[in-house]
Amino acid sequence: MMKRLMLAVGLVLLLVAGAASASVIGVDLSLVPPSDQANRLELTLTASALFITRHDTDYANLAGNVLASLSVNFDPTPLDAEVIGLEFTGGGITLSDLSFTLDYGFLGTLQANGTGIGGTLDTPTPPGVVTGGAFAGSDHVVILNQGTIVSGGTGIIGGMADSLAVDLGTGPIIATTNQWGSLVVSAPTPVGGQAICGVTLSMPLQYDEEIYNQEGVVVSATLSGMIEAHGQFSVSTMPGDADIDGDVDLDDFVLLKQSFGTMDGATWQMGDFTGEGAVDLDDFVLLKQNFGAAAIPEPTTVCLLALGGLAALPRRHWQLRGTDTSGDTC
Ligand SMILES: [Ca+2]
Ligand SMILES: [Ca+2]
Repeated sequence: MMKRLMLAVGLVLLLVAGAASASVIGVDLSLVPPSDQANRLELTLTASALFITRHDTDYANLAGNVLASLSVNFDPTPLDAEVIGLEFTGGGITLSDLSFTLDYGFLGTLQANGTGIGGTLDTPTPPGVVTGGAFAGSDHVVILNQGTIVSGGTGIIGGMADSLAVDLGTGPIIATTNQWGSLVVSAPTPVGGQAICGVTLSMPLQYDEEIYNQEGVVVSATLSGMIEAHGQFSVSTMPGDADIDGDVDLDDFVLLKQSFGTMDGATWQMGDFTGEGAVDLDDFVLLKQNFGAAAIPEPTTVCLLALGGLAALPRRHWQLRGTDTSGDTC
């Protein structure tokens, strides 16, 4: 019963993974210190009151982190990791305080201060495609949903603007861009049973919307800049770890079993741990040697015994079993 359950779970995981062999790996990317090139947003506030339009520009430094899920194609020979999908899953970014002063001459001034502004990143329709290290910025958004913009000032204009406030919590600014972003992944560095890859994310931002329109006062904001963040991820290079999650267990065996007998074009995620493009007994022996190399749930002990039995089978016989996905093996 338990073996059937484990097989069902393994097959479900396989279906969820789909035909693609990419592994999904979470990364935590830290924003680099602000400079003229990155993590400094230019914001311009434009306000029309009494049919007069004025604008002012200020700059906000960005800090914080970006959480992302990367879809990674891993190739062990030569050691290479290619990112083919990017999904922002959270993190928190903050903007330094902003101050705008719009001069309306004898009518007075409009003062607007932005404080506590922050938010996060999201991918509305994941995963965003990454090709050759480039991704469409329009697949992703930056949501500024914290903080307020409060207005006041002097003279008639200041009086009109006194009570104007924009709460980003209820009316968030959602910025995106039609430009391309880049996701540069450094060559993997082998460390023990892992390969470490550095990641540099660069994503341009753009925003141009009306944020207030009441009582004859119309305020719009434009925003532009570049988010840049660094981080790293690791992929397991332990032979047998087909799904690259750091252990060799039943899930990996199911992946190998599905592709067993493939003669060429096989990937690590299909069970080719020797790197020659085929999934055969040599790969199975590597998986068997490392089976249970990391913490595994208790029921897999049963499967380990079954694997031992399979290893003893003649190769031809096992190949036949390898094509049978409905069998009662692990
Ligand atoms: Ca694994
Ligand atoms: Ca192989």
